[in-house]
Amino acid sequence: MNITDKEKIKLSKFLSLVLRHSPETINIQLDDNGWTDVSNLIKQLNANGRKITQSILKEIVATSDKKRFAFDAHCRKIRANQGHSVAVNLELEERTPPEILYHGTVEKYLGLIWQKGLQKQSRHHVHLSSNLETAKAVGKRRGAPVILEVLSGEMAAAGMTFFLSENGVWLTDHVPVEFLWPRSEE
Ligand code: HQG
Repeated sequence: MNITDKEKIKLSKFLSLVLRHSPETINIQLDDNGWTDVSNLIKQLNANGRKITQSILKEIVATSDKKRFAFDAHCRKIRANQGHSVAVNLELEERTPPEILYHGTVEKYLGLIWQKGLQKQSRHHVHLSSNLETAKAVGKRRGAPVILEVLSGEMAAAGMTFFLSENGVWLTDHVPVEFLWPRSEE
């Protein structure tokens, strides 16, 4: 069975939905660490009108631009690498961040961000990136991107913890205002 790139993106978005936010949509369950059984997932996707085979699922996992999903060692289980709103423990390892990380957002949130710092909203963590391009792409999802610099080295020195997800996203609980700087236009 061949599918187009557009269909692949649609399926990938739907997978993000069920593996991060609402597994009940297709009547599957995630275990404590976010994993779900691959054959049952395929069965339930098809039962809910999403045509997918094991090889298409493998292709989506392998080609996801942000490596959003991971199989376990035997390819029997699958989970999202980050971005969950449901309670899962991804057993992330604490890591020392680089001196500076970036966050991409949009103008309309700045007022609140300068009051409260970066908050995790509905996700488990605030998402940060080590490169500007990624931060720009994240901001762009909502409009003209505005990039903020995060003094992650100083945050770590002050005792705040950081994690690095499987797919290279830096995660932390909260970025207080004093560690945030607007990035001047290049
Ligand atoms: C903003 C995508 C008001 C924050 C991306 C952002 C990323 C505040 C929005 C990943 C705020 C939350 C995460 C405050 C932060 N007041 N707004 N105090 N603090 N915000 O989607 O970082 O494609 O939960 O700036 O690539 O945009 O899903 O987080 O605009 O890696 O794999 O509140 O999602 O990855 O939005 O994106 P989100 P995000 P995937």
